[in-house]
Amino acid sequence: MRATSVLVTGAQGEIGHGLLTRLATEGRSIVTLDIQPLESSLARLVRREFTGSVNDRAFLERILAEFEIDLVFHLAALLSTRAEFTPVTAHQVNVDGTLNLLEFAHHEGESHGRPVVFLYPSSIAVYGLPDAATKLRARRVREDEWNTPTTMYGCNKLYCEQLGRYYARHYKQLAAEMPSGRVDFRCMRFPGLISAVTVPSGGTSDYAPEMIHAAAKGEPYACFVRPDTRIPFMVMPDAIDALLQLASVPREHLTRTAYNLTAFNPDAEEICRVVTKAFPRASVTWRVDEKRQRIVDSWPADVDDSAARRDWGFAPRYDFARAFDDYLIPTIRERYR
Ligand code: AKB
Repeated sequence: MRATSVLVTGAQGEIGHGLLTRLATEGRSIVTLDIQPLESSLARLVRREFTGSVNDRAFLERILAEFEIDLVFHLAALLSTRAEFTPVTAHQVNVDGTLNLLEFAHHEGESHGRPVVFLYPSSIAVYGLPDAATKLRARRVREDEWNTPTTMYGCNKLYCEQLGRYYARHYKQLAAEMPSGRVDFRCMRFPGLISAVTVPSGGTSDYAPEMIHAAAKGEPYACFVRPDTRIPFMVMPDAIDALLQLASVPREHLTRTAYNLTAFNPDAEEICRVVTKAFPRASVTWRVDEKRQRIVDSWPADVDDSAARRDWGFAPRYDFARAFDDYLIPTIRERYR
């Protein structure tokens, strides 16, 4: 008999750290797949660790043979900045890899006869506002507005949202028997994520976590965006809560496959003010990278997350003040003591 487990891809990444800990706390049997080996603190939480690529179908077959998977958190991805330097590789990982995982989930659903719940983290990078004036006028962008991404990562995420909806509702629709419905695809568009435990790499929203971690270490930080740059953010505990909440809500409560999420949307100057107050030794300067600034300027200043709040009770615990006072500053201080 195959053991019933949760599959987490990209488990060694920023979201994976927090998610594995929470899943282990809930007593879930966890199988992971990452191109990097898990660090020991995570490896001891999982039933089995596979080190390899989401592009290796033979690898996925091995997991299928050994484990019965009924829930997938597909986190493996190249983020927006890194993807701009290697767009073809980003497409291979972000799109071909996701197609492999959706096929895997479909066949798994056929094999054990139950839908496989498939959680997919999308991003505010799916939005593409043409200029600062439009960004200001757009206010709280809804899911179906401005879906014109300007990055390879944003294009990948938007397409994979559609791919997931296809697998869930229209897969092989001309077949004799409609085999769709094996994959219960659920997706959320994360804002910039800030973790006290990990420092992200490869994101264009990373100026916020990078600034905080540098200040805590007493290192100077040259912020690559303007002080007036404003996008939505969320701290990692709320992101993990949202993933687990959306994974467990009854299917009939959901009116869409992709949901906006946000918690607070400070500009970079407001983040700097809180950081320098908390870490007086902090030294933040402004050295704008015009190309990365253009990416962030195409993302909304705020998003409308009322659908997530209505359909599945999304309610972030941390607003801007509490995120710093109760989570980021105490946890990061402890980390760098
Ligand atoms: C990135 O900056 O690429 C990500 C994102 C906003 O999805 N953190």
